Amino acid sequence: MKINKEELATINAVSAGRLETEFNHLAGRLETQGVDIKQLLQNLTAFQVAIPSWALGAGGTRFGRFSATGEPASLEDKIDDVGLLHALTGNAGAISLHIPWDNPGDFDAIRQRARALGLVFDAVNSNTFQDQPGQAHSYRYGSLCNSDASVRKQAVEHNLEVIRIGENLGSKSLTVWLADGANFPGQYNFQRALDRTADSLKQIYAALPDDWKLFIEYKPYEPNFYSTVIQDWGTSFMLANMCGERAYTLVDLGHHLPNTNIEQIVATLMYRGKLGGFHFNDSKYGDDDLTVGSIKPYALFLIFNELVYGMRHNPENPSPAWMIDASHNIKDPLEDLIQSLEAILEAYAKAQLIDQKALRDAQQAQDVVACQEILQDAYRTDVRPLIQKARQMNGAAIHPLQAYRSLEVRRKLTESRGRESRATGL
Ligand code: LRH
Ligand code: MN
Repeated sequence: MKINKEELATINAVSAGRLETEFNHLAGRLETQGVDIKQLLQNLTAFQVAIPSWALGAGGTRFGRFSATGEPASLEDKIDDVGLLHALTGNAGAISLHIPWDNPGDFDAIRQRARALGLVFDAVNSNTFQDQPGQAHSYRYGSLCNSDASVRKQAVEHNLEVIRIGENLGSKSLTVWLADGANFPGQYNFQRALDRTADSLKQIYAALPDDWKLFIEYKPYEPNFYSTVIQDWGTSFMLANMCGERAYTLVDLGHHLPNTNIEQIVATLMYRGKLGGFHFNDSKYGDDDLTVGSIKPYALFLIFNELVYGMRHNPENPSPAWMIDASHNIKDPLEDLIQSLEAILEAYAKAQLIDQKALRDAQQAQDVVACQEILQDAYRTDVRPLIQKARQMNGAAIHPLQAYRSLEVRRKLTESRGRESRATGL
């Protein structure tokens, strides 16, 4: 299913007038405060978030899974669904594949299909947290950290295979997330597990093409519930430094213990030029993989405040990879992703309204109240007319969710794919 520009123009025409009024009013006010509206809109139109190929169908938990009808059962269908998201939002111009869940058969056809929809391939993800049919060695007791050298060798070779697949698609980065860990004290020796993991990661890093990056994703627990080898940002940061200058830390927002100050982690990683990218989602308790900005929108705003500061003050830190990593247990996957994209663009827009000079002066003056007022003035600004204008400029929908529903996308996908079609992934 494709969404054509004429359909979108017809839908946008309904709200274009109101947008013009609201946008001019807001832009006028912000320009009096010294905000460069042209630059801000440029940043919003250029902001591209990679959509996870494993989150285009319904997710589930061990307690069950409630299918979405018309799910994309093939990589081709998944690319088409990301194409739909990009046509509706203008900010979903990339897809992040997970191997082997999304092993491309015909590379040329897959590349062509993505290019025709204006999509590129962002980071490819390896998977040494599940045993594949016919696999020689099990990852039950870990992969890159496993005490059995033949298991580590198998896991390193899988990552090299994923790099080769990514190269064929034009991807420029590999994300390694390891479930490796222990469920019980004494099950392994922390230092030896870490040392084996470091050695394995160095082998993978050594095989990276010269223009590629390695993203090391950390997580405190699940599926192991006593220890995870790469449990926190510090461990990932240490391993990235042990690998080399093109190895970075990847921050998945759901991979933190409750009340962790994630914005400070982001600032610390950018301070050392080691922030590689993000897996955006939201959570109340654990790795809940909920809609971005649905639980802690202010925390997301504070993270983007550090990102905006870092993008201006840490030239040694490459532009981070923006990716979503969510799981849709009850929502329509595409509606959920549209909401997540909206929350990300909103946090980014609000963070760009922060008067950084005034904030710096207030911090220097230790005027704590003024510091909070400057942040919250930006946060309390309704930036939706800016995001809608950016989408209109991108030729996308002013109101993507309404457009998705009025175009009856899910009904049409279900008609063409059938109620029972099911996506691979989580
Ligand atoms: C682990 C994780 C990782 C992916 C997986 C699908 O929790 O966040 O990024 O490999 O989800
Ligand atoms: Mn993740």
